[in-house]
Amino acid sequence: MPKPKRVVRIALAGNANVGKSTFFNQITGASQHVGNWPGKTVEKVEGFVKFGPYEIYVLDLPGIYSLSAYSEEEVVAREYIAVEKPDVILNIVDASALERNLYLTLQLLELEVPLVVGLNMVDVAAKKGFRIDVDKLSRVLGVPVVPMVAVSGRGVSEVLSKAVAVALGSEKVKPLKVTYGKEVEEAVERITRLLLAKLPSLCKTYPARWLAIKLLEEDEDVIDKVLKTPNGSEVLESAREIIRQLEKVHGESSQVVIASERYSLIGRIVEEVLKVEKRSLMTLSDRLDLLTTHRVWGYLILSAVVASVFTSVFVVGNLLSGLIEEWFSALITPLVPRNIGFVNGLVDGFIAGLVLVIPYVIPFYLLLFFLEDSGYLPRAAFLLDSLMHWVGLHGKAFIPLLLGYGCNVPACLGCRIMETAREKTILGFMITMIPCAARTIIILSLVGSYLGVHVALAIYALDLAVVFLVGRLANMAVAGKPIGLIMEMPPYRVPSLKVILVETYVRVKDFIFIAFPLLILGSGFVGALGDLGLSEALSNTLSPFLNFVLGLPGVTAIPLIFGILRKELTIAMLAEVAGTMDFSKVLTPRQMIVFSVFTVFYIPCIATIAAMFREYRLKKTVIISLANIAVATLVSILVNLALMSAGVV
Ligand SMILES: Nc1nc2c(ncn2[C@@H]2O[C@H](COP(=O)(O)OP(=O)(O)OP(=O)(O)O)[C@@H](O)[C@H]2O)c(=O)[nH]1
Ligand SMILES: [Mg+2]
Repeated sequence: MPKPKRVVRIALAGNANVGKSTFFNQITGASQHVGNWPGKTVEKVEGFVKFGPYEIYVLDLPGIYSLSAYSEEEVVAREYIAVEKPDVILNIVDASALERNLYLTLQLLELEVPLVVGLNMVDVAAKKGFRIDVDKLSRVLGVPVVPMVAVSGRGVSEVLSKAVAVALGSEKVKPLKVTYGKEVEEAVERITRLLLAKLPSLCKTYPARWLAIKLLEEDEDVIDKVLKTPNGSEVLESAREIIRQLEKVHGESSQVVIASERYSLIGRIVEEVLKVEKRSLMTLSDRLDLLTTHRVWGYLILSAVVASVFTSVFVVGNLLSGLIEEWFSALITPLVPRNIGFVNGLVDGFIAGLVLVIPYVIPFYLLLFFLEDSGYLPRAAFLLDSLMHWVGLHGKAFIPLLLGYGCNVPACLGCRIMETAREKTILGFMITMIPCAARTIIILSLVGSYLGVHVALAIYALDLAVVFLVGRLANMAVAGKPIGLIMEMPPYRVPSLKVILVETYVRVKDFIFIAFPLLILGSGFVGALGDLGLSEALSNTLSPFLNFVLGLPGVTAIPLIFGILRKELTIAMLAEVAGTMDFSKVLTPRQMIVFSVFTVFYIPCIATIAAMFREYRLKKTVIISLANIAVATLVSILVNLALMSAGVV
């Protein structure tokens, strides 16, 4: 007797922003990026879960709207599905946008793969007054349909057990055969026969009928595959003749004929299974949408949102920071010997991490992920569309840019949502100059604390102006033309506390395990340099540049060097080399401003450079980093001169 199968491979397929990653995280315990805007998952990611006696490998795929060759993701997804043949495809469908989502479902059915539909967001659908007859939908499609709410976990394990049952063949399915009108069917059948007779090898990988439909749709990727197979050009020739005849009868291109027949089938299915109870009452989401995309109110709200995020991070950060410092220094300072620079450095690094970093980082991430999960970001992108066009980008580029305020690393990786390499490059220049959470700490705890939050906000404004100027220059320098695009606008949702906490936790964990040890060791190292009498020599080497060009004292040399590793190190090292957390003893107000401005721009940290290298390869990474250094120097000189002439000491 054969051993029962224990390993099941499930691939998640669905439109963008329907909750695939939320489902993936729910079952695997992973922390894939989740948020309310389309296009977050850019690469397939595998996870593992033990489910009863089964070992399940789940694959989270980027969102796709069809299985055509229109976008890279769609080709990648269908190749994976057709060639790798996972045991079952779990099609995650947004119940509140059934019609649009079923377009992909029909195409998955055409690909003749084992299919289960996870009907997600039934909570949202219910709020909209949608009543979906799940059993009927399941009967019509001929595959299991299981309702669920991925964020809360409702129905998630039922979906999983159905998927396992279909994968193992213990649940019999009779998938709907998508049939077209008479003429199209005739054409499909003729091409199918041709393919089976002439290209049997290709028909082993892909279903012949699917290939025939794709040929009718003049899918470039499939045409390519056919041409690469022996006898291919002959088959293509005959298929073209069949298409010509079909187009003559319909008076439209065969692509249009097929798409409209699919839509009319979907229309009939939706009519049968969906009843709308409350009709067209304006929901809160609709009202918020109107308000936040309004020509006047929209911009006022956007400014208010941005200003209040930074102000509240500052206020909360300052408060926490003060409290921690008071308690902690009092507690720990008497316990350590102060005469050894190394030990002193370690302790100071630890205190600096606690006092300067954590209080600002946590509130900032909480707010950022609240905004991200609510669905506000695509509205902001919409408002800023024309501004983004000024730098040759589409409005949605604003989202990675904004995420850059959290951390440049995911922002750089998020550049992949852009359609062309040109847009990615322009965005790369801009993102690396956005002050991330670490640089925010420097601005807030230095300029914000000593000179007032208005000066800190002015630095942000200056930064944004420079970022757009650099983008404009990059737009002129990088060859190619800007392209237009329409972005889907997801509805507002009440953000999930769990999602926000998990996303924040992931980033803070990263900080605690990577930055914090570095901070302590780095600070110890600087202390040891002092013990050995070396710190002066190091400062002296860089002093001329810092003194004469930027007007900064030599003590800033070591912090700036450490800042290349992690930006948080800059401020902690400043405290260490200065031997005090009272920065007003070592820097004048003008120097505080210039130092902050320089740190914001001067070079991306190691982690960002690595992320850029992944996305842009060596040449562009070097160019972007050099641009950062040049911009930092230039802007700092100008700021220094301007402040001097204004009489700021
Ligand atoms: N109300 C509600 N929200 C949900 C549900 N499932 C997911 N969400 C939210 O929907 C948004 C999108 O979820 P994701 O898991 O990021 O979607 P995705 O399909 O992976 O999106 P992409 O990777 O961009 O294609 C997030 O804000 C989730 O919190 C649900 O069942 N109900
Ligand atoms: Mg995702």
